[in-house]
Amino acid sequence: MRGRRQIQTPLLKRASGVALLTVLFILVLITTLSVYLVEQEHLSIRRISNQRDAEQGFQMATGAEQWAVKILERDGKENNVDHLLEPWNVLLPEVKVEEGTLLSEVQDLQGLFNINNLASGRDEVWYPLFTRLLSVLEINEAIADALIDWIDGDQDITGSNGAEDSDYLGLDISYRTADRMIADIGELIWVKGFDEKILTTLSPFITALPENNIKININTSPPLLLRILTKEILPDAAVESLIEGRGEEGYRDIETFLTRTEMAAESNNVEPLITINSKYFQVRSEAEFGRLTTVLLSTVQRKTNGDKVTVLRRRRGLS
Ligand SMILES: [Ca+2]
Ligand SMILES: [Ca+2]
Repeated sequence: MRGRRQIQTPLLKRASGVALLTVLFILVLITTLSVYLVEQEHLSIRRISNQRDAEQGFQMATGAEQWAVKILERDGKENNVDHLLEPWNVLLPEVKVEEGTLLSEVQDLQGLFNINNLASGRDEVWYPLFTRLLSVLEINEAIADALIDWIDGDQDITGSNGAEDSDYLGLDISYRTADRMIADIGELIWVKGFDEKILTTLSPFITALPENNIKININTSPPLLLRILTKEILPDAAVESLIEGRGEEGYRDIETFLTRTEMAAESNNVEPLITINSKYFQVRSEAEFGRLTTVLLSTVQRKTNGDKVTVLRRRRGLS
């Protein structure tokens, strides 16, 4: 017996050791699996709750957008002049709703230079204005030609700095010109001569509207655009005086603006560039709900002969 025990003991010990290890292994496995499943459950709950917050945020932001649309429609019914002291330009107060907040602001896109006006090529109206804008911003004026080629429907190279398909097809990452109007100013980064720095410098003054020949609203444009309406770039004092001239109600007609001393010498050149009302606006709506903030950028159009405002395009972001 003693001899058998002496032989069996190490085997038994080893067997019980293996069994213990197996039990420990299973325990570790069960614990790990449980932790994993709980984490997955949490992630799944978080995902569902984020989806719910994002969807709810989008619905709320759309509501804020429609609120701004109603203000623009009412303004269209009440008057034919658009200026910065009108109700649509007053930042709407933040609204608290259950579990969230809403905010909405409107920008007049016609206060800016519409780059799609360059669809007319090197014309005598928009091309000189755009090159003056580049000049005062200290950007190489040569990039205007490449931008014209990017937009125009032909493959004829404009001036000595233009660029059509042949210029882009030879690049490491090759592509073609759009040969149509620009939908978003971010697209400019693909145009020869443009870079991030130029885009950052230009973007406060330009927009991309779905039409050619969109005039600049002198009641809402930034001072820098008023400076370059004339071929002779205006001094700051003259621009300040023009802005003062907007008064409480903006310029009521373009004649009042054109007969001012600052414009007098060039009123014929300035006349085709300007207007006193706008039909394109951008509504920026922000909805904070749960853990998410939804931002909705909507380009809206108000018909000239009516008060109806329609949403042309929406871009959505989360933060
Ligand atoms: Ca108005
Ligand atoms: Ca072209």
